[in-house]
Amino acid sequence: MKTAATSLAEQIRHIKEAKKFDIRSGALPTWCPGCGYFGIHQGLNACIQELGLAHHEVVTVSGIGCAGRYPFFTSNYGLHTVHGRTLPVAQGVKLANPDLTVYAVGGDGDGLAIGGGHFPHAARRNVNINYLMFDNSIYGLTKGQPSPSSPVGMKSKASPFGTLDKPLNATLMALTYGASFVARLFAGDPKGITEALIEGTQHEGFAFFHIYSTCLTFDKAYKTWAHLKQWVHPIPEDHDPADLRRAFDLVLGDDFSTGIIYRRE
Ligand SMILES: Cc1ncc(C[n+]2csc(CCOP(=O)(O)OP(=O)(O)O)c2C)c(N)n1
Ligand code: SF4
Ligand SMILES: [Mg+2]
Repeated sequence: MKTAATSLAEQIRHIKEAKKFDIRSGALPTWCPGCGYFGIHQGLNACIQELGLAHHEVVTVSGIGCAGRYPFFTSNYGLHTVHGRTLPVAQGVKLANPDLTVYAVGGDGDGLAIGGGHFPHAARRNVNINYLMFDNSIYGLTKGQPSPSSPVGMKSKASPFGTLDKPLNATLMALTYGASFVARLFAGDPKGITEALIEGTQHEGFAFFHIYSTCLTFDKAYKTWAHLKQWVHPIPEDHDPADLRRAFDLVLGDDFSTGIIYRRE
């Protein structure tokens, strides 16, 4: 039978063991209270704990933006690079040391506007990295300009009469570019994020995670928490992620279904 002292020692060992895989750093995130990015941080942290990845085995690479702040809030290795250059740097890290688990992290502006040219090539090269696009359909860090995924008619200080351009659909783009793993997720569902990240991290190839989020400070009307909670729903249970045509049909017919959309070995 265990003595009280032994069980206390065991408890301490368990706490230390759990901390070993907890990537949250001591730095309090500078995101606004209520920002969707907290849910993504929680989801990725739980994935790393579940997979038992130690800090020195994980690298987060970001560009610039509120999403780009992410590596500051983790205690694994991290690179905060240049706006739009998340993917080339992340691929370089993986090629330099294939033993590392690499998470490229960036916003919709970072990945669809200034860095949009890198997305197709990272997908078709199928380098074994994970790319998390935090899509709040706005430039959060620079105070609320429209982004390439903003809905038509979005009014902001930079678009007082409403935007005219049709939004880009990052999930559809990833499928078109030949990504071998594509998931669409919701920042308000950290558990769903963790589950998909576990699958995607273990996937041998380029894994894309399109994560719908919200900028509650600069978007009071378009993709708010209330809207997203109403719109997102799980993909149908009979969806077969191995079937690319069905993946296209799903994404073309339904903008807000979440889950693993496509996977090819
Ligand atoms: C080369 C360059 N151009 C423009 C900027 C200004 N800038 C900083 S963040 C940003 C957009 C951020 O939007 P997004 O990538 O969607 O990230 P979010 O802040 O919404 O998380 C822009 C235009 C910059 N830092 N560097
Ligand atoms: S400005 Fe928007 S995206 Fe940036 S931290 Fe605040 S709520 Fe989040
Ligand atoms: Mg954004």
